[in-house]
Amino acid sequence: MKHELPSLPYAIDALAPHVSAETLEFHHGKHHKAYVDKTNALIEGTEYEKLLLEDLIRKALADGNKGLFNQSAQVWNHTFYWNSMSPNGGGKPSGELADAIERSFGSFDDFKKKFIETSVGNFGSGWGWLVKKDDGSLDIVQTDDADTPIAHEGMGKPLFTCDVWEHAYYIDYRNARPKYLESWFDIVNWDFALQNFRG
Ligand code: MN3
Repeated sequence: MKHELPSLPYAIDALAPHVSAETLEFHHGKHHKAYVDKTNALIEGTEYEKLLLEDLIRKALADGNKGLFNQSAQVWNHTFYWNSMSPNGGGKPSGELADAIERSFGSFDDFKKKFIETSVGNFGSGWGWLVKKDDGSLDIVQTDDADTPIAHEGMGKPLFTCDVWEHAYYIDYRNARPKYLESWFDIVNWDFALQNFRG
């Protein structure tokens, strides 16, 4: 199958000032699009062509096809990232997700602090994730470069992700990754996280 660049689930300027229209124009329109185009070019005429994106990512990893893994995982990660943000986001989670965060991290504030510390602490490029483990508990994990929890057994099911590659924040925050993360919590899509927690 040919993979397509999904439309953003909101207007290009809807996340400003936390994430500006200019950032989204580049990040979605150039970076994400390039991952999609390169994935399509790499799979053309190969056995990967018939696979759904998630299966393709896992097979590329198992095959040691690093080039394809990087491009295709970035396609998935970015689509998940767009959905992890909402102009109606921010605040605190509700319902059973709020309870699970308290159980796993002590309090919402402790969770937020730990998520920001973990994501700021990624030395290079990567992703911060809130994941649900098989036992129902929550965890914060970070992955490097294109890596993604969906490719690894036991890493947990992603509930939301924050892109901490410089291209995600450099236009708006320059090198100030902690500022981006603080601001990012005002647009976290808790409804999406809850839906993933239940699903
Ligand atoms: Mn990115």
